[in-house]
Amino acid sequence: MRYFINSFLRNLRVILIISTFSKMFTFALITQAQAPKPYGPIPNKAQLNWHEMEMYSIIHFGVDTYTDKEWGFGDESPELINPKKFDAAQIVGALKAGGFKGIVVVAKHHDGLCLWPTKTTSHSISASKWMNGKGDMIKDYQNACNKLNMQLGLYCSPWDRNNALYGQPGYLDIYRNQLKELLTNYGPVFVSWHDGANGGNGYYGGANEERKIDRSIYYQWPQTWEMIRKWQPQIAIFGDVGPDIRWVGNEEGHAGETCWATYTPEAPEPGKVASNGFSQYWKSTQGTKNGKYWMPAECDVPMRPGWFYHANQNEKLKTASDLVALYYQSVGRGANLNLGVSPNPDGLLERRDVEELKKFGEIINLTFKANILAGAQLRAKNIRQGNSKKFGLQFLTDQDRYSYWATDDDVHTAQLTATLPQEKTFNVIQLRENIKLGQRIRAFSVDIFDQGVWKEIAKGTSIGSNRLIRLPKKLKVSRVRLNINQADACIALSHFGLYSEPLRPETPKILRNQNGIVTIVEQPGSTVYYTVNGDSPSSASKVYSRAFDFKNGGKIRAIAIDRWNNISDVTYIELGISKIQWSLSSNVKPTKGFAADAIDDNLNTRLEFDKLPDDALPIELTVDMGKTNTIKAFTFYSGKPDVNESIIDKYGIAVSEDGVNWRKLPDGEFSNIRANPVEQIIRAKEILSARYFRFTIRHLNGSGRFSIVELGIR
Ligand code: FUL
Repeated sequence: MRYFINSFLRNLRVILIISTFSKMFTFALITQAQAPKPYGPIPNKAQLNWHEMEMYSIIHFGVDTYTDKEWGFGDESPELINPKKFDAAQIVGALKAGGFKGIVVVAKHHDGLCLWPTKTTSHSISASKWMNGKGDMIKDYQNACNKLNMQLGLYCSPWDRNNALYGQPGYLDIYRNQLKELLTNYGPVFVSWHDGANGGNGYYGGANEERKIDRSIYYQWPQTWEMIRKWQPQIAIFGDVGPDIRWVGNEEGHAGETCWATYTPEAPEPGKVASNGFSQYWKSTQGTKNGKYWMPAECDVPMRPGWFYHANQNEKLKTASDLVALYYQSVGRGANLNLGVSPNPDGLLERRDVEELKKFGEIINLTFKANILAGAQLRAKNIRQGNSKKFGLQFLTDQDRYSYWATDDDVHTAQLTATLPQEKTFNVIQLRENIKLGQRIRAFSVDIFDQGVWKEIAKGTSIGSNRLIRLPKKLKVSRVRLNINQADACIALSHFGLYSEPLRPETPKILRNQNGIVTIVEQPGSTVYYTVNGDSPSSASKVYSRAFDFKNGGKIRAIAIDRWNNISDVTYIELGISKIQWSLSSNVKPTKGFAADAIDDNLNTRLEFDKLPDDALPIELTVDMGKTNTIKAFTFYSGKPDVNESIIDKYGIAVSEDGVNWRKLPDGEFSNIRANPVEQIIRAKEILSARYFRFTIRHLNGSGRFSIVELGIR
C-alpha cells in the first residue's frame, strides 16, 4: 500500500512537472511573439490607405475656368463649359507620372455647377454644350483612374451659390442626394472631401443676396457622415476638422516641423466647425501629441497661384524644385500632399504643368531609389524579447511599412548604430513608425561618426507614418547613429533610411531694387543664362555677369547650368514699371509703416492699419505714379495674415488723369484670399491710361489689424 502511495505521489510529481513545463513552454511561445500593445488612438483602414498614398491631386475645372474667377457667383451659364479636348486620361496620366496615387475631382464648386448629370438640379454639365449635354466628367475620371490604377476621390462643395434653397433646411436633402449620386455611381472612392468655405453673398436662384449659416449646425455633419460611410464603407472623410483627415490650416502645402497625426480639436468636436472661423486652425498645423483622435493632416496647395486655371498664371506655376520642397514639408512631416492642378478651357493640363509634374516625379524616384543603409550592419542593445526574427533590425530597411523593430515594453529610449560596408553620400534621412501601433516617439536625433567623434547632424520630434529630414548639403558617412531620445511607449520603428537627392543647381533668384536695377543671385559653380524677350532660356542665351537696368519692367527668365551640365528650373518674373516716382496717400492714417512701403517693390515692408470699426471703411489709398502710364491690370498683395489679423476681401478701383476727376471701375471680391493669400490681379476690361489710381478697401475678413504689402500695375 505504501509502495502504491509512493509511486502514485512520484507519478503525480512527474505529471505536475511536465504540465508546468509545458505551460511554461506554451507561455514562452506566446510571449516570444507578443507584439507591443497599440498606444493611444490608431488609424482605421481608410486612414491607413490614405497614409500609404502620400500624394494625390485635387482638380478644379468648371465655369471659373472660363470666367477667370476663383469663386463663381452662382449665376454663370452652364453653356460656358465646352472643353473641346477634355481628356481625363491626359490629366490623370500627368499626375501618375508625377508620382501621385489618386485624384480628388471637384465635382461641384461653390458656384453650384455639377460636373455630372444629376437629378438634383438643372445647373449641371447636362445643360452645357460639351458632348451636347450627354457627357459625364466624373465617369471619364473614374475610367481614367481605373485604367491607370489611380484612386478616385470626390469633392462636392457644401456652399452652393446657385441653389435657391441654400441657407434653408431644404438644401440639406439636395446636398445629401448629390453626395449619394457621387458615392454610389462611380465605384470605390477613397476620400470624400468637404471644404470649409461657407455662406456669404451669391445668386441663390436669383435672390442675389447674402446668406449666413451657422456652420457648426447647419449641415448636420454627423448624420451626413453616417450616410457617406454607408455608401462607401472604406472611405476617408476630409474636413476642416476631420473626422478622418484634418485640414492643415493653410493652403501653402506645409505641415508644422512638428506634426502629430493625433489631434484634439479645440472647441468643436471633429468635423463640427467653430463659428469663430479661422483662428482655430493654427493648431492643426502641429496637431496634438497624445491627441484624442487619429486625424492626420492634409496639406492642400495649388500648383499655380489660384486653384482654377487663369491664362495669366501660366508662367507662375510651381517648378519641380518648388514641388520637391513642398514634398519634404508635407509628406516629409507625416502629412499628405494634395496638389491642385487646373485644366485649361480646352480641358487639358498645359504642357509646362505636365513637364514640371514629370520632373518632380523623377526627382523623388531617383532620391528614394536606394537606401544606403541597405547593406549596413545595424546594432541596437534591445530587441523585444530577444526575438530578432519578429522584431529585429532587418525590418528597418525593407519596404514594408508595418514590419518593424520593437523594444521591450519598458525600453523607451534607444540607440541604433549602422556601419556601412563603405563610405557613402546622403542628404535625406527617413524614419517611419509602424502606425498600426499608434504614434509613440516624441524625440529623436541622428549622429554621424566624423573624424573620430560622433557629431549630431539632425534632430526632430514627431515621426508617425513618415519623417524626412533634408539636410542643406550632402554628407559622407560610414557610421551613423539614430537616437530615440523620448517615447511614450516602447519603440516600434518600421523604417530608417538615408538617401541622396540627384544633384541640380539651385534655381536663380531675380531681385529688382527701388531704382529699377535687377540682380540675379547665382550659386557658386554654376552659370546663369537669361532672357528678357519672353524666350525660354538655354545655354545659348545671354550669360548673366552683372546687375542691369530694368526700370520699364517686363518678363525675365533665367536658368543656372553647373559644370556637369545639370540644368536648374527656370525662374520667371514679371515686373511692372519701376515705382521710383510713385507716391501714396490715404484718407485714414496707417498705424505702422510709411506710405512708400506699399509701393516699394519690397515684399518685406508693409503698411499696417490697426483694428478698425466697420464704419471706418472705406479706406482710400491714392497712388500718384508721377506720369501717365498704360494699365492692363492692378496688383495687390496683402502678405499672409496671422490668425488674429484680418485681410481685405472686397475692393474698389478708380483711375484719374489729373487726380481730380475719377473714373470708377467695377468693385470686386478677392475670393478665397483668406485661405490662399497670393498676389491678386485685377484685370481692367480695356487698356487704361492714367497717372493716378485709387484702391478702396471696402470690406475686411476678420476683425484684427490688416496690411498692404504691395500695390502695383501691369
Ligand atoms: C477652398 C475653396 O474655397 C477653394 O476655392 C478651393 O476649392 C480649395 C481647395 O478649398 O476652401
